[in-house]
Amino acid sequence: MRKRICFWLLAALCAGLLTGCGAPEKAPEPSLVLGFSQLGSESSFRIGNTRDISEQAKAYGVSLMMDDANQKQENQINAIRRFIAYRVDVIAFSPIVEEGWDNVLAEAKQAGIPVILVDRTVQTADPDLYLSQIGADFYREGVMAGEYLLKKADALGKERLRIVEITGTENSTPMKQRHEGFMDTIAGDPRMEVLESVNGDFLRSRGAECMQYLLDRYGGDIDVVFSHNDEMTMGALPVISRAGYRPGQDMVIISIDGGQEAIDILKTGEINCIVECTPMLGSLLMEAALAVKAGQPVDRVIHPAERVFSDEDDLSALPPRGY
Ligand code: GYE
Repeated sequence: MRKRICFWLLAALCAGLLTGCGAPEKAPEPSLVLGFSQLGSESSFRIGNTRDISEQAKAYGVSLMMDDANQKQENQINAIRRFIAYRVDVIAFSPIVEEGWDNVLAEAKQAGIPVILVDRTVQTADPDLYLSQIGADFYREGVMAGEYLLKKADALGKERLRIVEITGTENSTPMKQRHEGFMDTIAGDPRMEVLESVNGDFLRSRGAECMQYLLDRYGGDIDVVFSHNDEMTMGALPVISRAGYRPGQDMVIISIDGGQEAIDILKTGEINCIVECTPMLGSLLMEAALAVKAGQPVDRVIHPAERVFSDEDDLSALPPRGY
C-alpha cells in the first residue's frame, strides 16, 4: 500500500514538473467588475466621457463591461438587466432621461448590486435605488450662462436683448436644469426677453434645424442664442452666417460643454461664451466604485470643478481640452 501511495505522489510531482507548474496559476481576480451603460455617442462630450471611463478603468485595474445604448432608454434598461444577470460588483449608467428607472433599479437593489449615476440623474420615489450621482451641477451651468449675458448686456449698453434657446434632450437633467438656472438668473432683468425655446436633442443636425426655424420666424430680431451644448451650437452657426448675420457680433452666442472644436471657434469670436461641462468623470467613477466595493461610504452627489470661457478671457495659453 505504502509503495502505491509513493508511486502516485511521485507521478503527480513529475506531472507538475513536466507541465512546469504545480497548481495552475490563476489570473489575478480583477479588483472590481463594473457594468456601465453609456447613453450614446451624440456629442464630443459623450465620446470624451466614454473614452475617459475606458481609460480610467484600465488605470485603476477595474474590469469594465461597457454598453452603448444608442440614445434609447430601453437599451439602457436591457443592459442593466444583463449586468444584474452577470452579477457585476457595481452598476453605473448615464440616464438619458430622468423618468422610468424605478423598476430596473429595484431589480438591481433586490440583487444587492449598488448603482452609481454618471453625468445625469434620475427622478425616483425611492432614494435608496442609487448610491451616488457623479456629474456637473447643471443648474449652476445655466446660472453661469445667465450671469455672462447680464454682464454682456451691460458692456453692449443694450436696453433690450431678445433671446432664443435651443435646448437639449427633453426631460434630461442637463436640459431641465440648464434651462431653469439660466431663466432664473435673467428673470429679474427687464432688458431680457425670451422669444422661444426649441428642442435640439443635443444633436448638431437638430441644432441647425432649430436655428433655421428660429431665423425664419424671428430673423434679425434675435439678439442672443443660448444653446445647451456645443454640438447644437456648431450646427446653428453656419445657418446664422448663411442668413447674413455675423455670429458673435450680430447675435451673442452662448454654449455649454467646452470641447476643443467649440473652444477653437470661441477664439475666432463666433461664439462669445462657453460654460464648461467636463466629460472627464472616469477617475471619480472608479474611486467611488472601488470605495463601494470596499464597503466605504461615498458622497451622495459629486460635482467636478467647472469654469466659464468667454470673449473676455485670454485663451492663448489654454491647454488642449482632451474632448
Ligand atoms: O452637455 C451634451 C451631451 O449630459 C452633460 O449630454 C451631458 C450633455 C452634454 O449630449 O453634449
